[in-house]
Amino acid sequence: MIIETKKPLTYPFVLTPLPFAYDALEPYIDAATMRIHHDKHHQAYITHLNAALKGYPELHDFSIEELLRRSNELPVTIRQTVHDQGGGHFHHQYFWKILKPGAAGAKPIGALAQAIARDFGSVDAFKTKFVETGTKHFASGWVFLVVNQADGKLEVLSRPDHDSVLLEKKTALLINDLWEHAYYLKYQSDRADYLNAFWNVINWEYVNQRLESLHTTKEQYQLVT
Ligand code: MN3
Repeated sequence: MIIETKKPLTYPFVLTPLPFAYDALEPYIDAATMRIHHDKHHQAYITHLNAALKGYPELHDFSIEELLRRSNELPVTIRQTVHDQGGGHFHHQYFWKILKPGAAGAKPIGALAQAIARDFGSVDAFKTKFVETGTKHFASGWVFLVVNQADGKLEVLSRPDHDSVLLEKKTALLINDLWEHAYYLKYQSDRADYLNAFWNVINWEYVNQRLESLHTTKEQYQLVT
């Protein structure tokens, strides 16, 4: 339950298995997409990240979050690679955890539901904002529901490529992948359809636990374990 107290994972980073079958999110996210996305794309980010870090043993005790937070301090020869490949690993590792089979019809719960009502007016208004933001985002990137660490307010935003919100003093709660590899096999150019289907595969218990943990600890807790 208190994920933050676990020893952070460090180099060499490894791909953890999906917590469900490749076809478990059908028909909303198809099995072929899940298999390629997890086994090929996510693995490639990890492989390239490890290759970049291999010659820098002084960085081998850093978690992926620490590496991204300190990216401007890293050797210039690997700085961009760690930002790109490390960001890819960081986001995908979290993305798999917020997905859940059999979640069609599920809604935000607990403190998360209250915060959504407070900051967006309603769940439907939040969903509209999330889908609009993701649909309008140009090219690759991620769409986020974040909590601002300063005031606890929720916000929807998007960022390009694998840029994280770590350096913005924001904590990601719900994220969705806007890269074409996340949806093109099934949805082709209909990114909005993909984003709307996403509501059927969300582990709201996990997302709410993140927010409640943040409120409880008052810490800038780690997104990835
Ligand atoms: Mn992806």
